Amino acid sequence: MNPLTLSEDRWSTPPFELDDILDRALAGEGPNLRETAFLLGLTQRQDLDRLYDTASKVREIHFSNEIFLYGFVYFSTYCKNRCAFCYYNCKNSVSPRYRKSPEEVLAISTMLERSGVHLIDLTMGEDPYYHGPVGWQRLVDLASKVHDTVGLPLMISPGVLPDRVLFDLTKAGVDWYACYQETYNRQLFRSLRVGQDFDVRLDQRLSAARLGMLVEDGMLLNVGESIGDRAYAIHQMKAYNMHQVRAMTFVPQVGTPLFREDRPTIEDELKMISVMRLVCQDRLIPASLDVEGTDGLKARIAAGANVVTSIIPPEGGLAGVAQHDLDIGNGRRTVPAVTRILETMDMEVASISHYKDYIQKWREGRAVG
Ligand code: SAM
Ligand code: MD0
Ligand code: SF4
Repeated sequence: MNPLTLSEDRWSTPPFELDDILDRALAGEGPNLRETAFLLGLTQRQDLDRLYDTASKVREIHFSNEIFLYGFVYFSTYCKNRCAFCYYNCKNSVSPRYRKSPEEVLAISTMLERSGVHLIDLTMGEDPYYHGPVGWQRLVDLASKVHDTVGLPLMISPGVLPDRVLFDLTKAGVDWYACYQETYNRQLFRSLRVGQDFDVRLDQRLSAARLGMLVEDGMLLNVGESIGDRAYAIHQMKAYNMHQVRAMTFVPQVGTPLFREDRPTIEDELKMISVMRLVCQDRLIPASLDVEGTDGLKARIAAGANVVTSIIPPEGGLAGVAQHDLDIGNGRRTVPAVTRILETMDMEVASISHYKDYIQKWREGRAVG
């Protein structure tokens, strides 16, 4: 139960000292739950700049100026679910559906490897072709082929699976399991992930971690959550020891129940990135190109992110999730385009071996240095 759902005056009472909270974070002691909510509620430009600056310094302590790049392969946009926020929910008749063949997935993954990404993220809707008694083996075979062909760490984002399939995926060489809770407010979860079970989704990540996989969790922003919900989610992700934590601003999708015309502010996402950095200091935090494309990259890195996700080759015929075509066809979601932007910020693309060392140490439970 989130203590911050109590009436706000029971937890939001000052004094909160911004300087003190930021100094402690720099010394390695992250903000507690109430301080986290306080930080997420900041609005003054100078306070926000100090927050982002501190988050960047914390990132530097743990990762120097190195950034990791993830290639994104959304290989099937078919899905049997009806998430209210998602363009690819099964009720949406306007979203483009495709399923790439294993050969196409291999060709795209190889292309991404040659372009210099550190990881391949194989993502799909809960496509019945892969989800089900016959489908599981197809999924494991696909992951296995990519693992055998591409010499990079592999992430899978397939939705909810039986534990034995997770086990088989681990054996096939998959390093990461990504599955986003979206919110730790159970009531809100029900309205977003319609017909899905909160605990089953949560348990999947924990099972994956028990099997030795690295795990990613994520929050959706501006879908009706409170600041208290956001703060609680960050502390849940820390308590569950997630290796990678993200927040993505909801992008309203045509043909879905949550479609609306207004465009939300991105500042909330930047604040989330910074505060996640102060709470989960040595974890990976994405700057996704899937919300604002490359235009939004600098701000997310400046807020403390250290992974660029959703790198998509223009020639693969692939879609994004939140932005299905933004910056794909024009080649801006690529390693050269992203590298150019990072260099203007004095950030560097890490070497592949450094990324591999990093996750290897993590898997062995050793401190990263
Ligand atoms: N089908 C799998 C699943 O749902 O776990 C894998 C797809 S996963 C990459 C889709 C994620 O993208 C969601 O968990 C959500 O966090 C994010 N997402 C989906 N639609 C979005 C939207 N309209 N705006 C922002 N993020 C969105
Ligand atoms: C991204 N579009 O990184 C991808 C996706 C799934 N693991 C990741 C949400 O933004
Ligand atoms: Fe399907 Fe994933 Fe979209 Fe939900 S978020 S509708 S499970 S693709």
